[in-house]
Amino acid sequence: MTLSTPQPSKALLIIDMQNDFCPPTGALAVPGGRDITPFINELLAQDWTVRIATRDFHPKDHISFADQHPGSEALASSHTIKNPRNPQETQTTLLWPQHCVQGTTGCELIAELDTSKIDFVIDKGQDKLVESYSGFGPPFKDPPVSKTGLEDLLKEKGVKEIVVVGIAYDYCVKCTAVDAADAGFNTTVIEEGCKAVQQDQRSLDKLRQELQSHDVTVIRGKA
Ligand code: VGL
Ligand code: ZN
Repeated sequence: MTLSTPQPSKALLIIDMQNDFCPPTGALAVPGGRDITPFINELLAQDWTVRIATRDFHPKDHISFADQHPGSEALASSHTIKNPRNPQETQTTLLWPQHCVQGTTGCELIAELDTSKIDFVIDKGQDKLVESYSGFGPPFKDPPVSKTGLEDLLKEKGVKEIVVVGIAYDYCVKCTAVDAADAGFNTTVIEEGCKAVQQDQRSLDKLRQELQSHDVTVIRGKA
């Protein structure tokens, strides 16, 4: 009998590296979004138990699109979204221009990303009535609303540690990392592999603090 050395059960989670979040043509382009791809491809080449990418994957009439709310302006207006099964539970979020609509080029992972190394793609934001920044699913807890299957997948693979990179650092990366830590995974965000919508120092400092207060480790480059 050969005894195998236990492998570190680590997952790489790559958030929303999609055309619509990248210049020059993205509908909701995060400045510099494409530039983090070489770093992410280097991470992909390392040893992981599982490498997972997420995609924002909206229907054309998604509730987060400003054009669904007459009189509202993208990036300037917030909207209160109700838990479809419990109107008491609400969530206030920003409205966006149409982005990552299912079946469009904007929704596809960018061509520079080494998708040959990605084991699973998890889609989120399909429910037209619910906003979901987190790769784990919508924030509603009472009762919980359709999860994406990410948590089950990680548990099935025996994952204990998660490294999160991608865009947008201050939206989907943040929410996914916080949910990962809350679900009990040892979670790290690598900033060199992230781009935020708000890139000023103050916003980034606040973001780091928020992540750290949720037990997410934030590092600048590869450990
Ligand atoms: C995202 C805004 C709207 C993200 C998704 O991937 O961070 N941001 N939808
Ligand atoms: Zn979205």
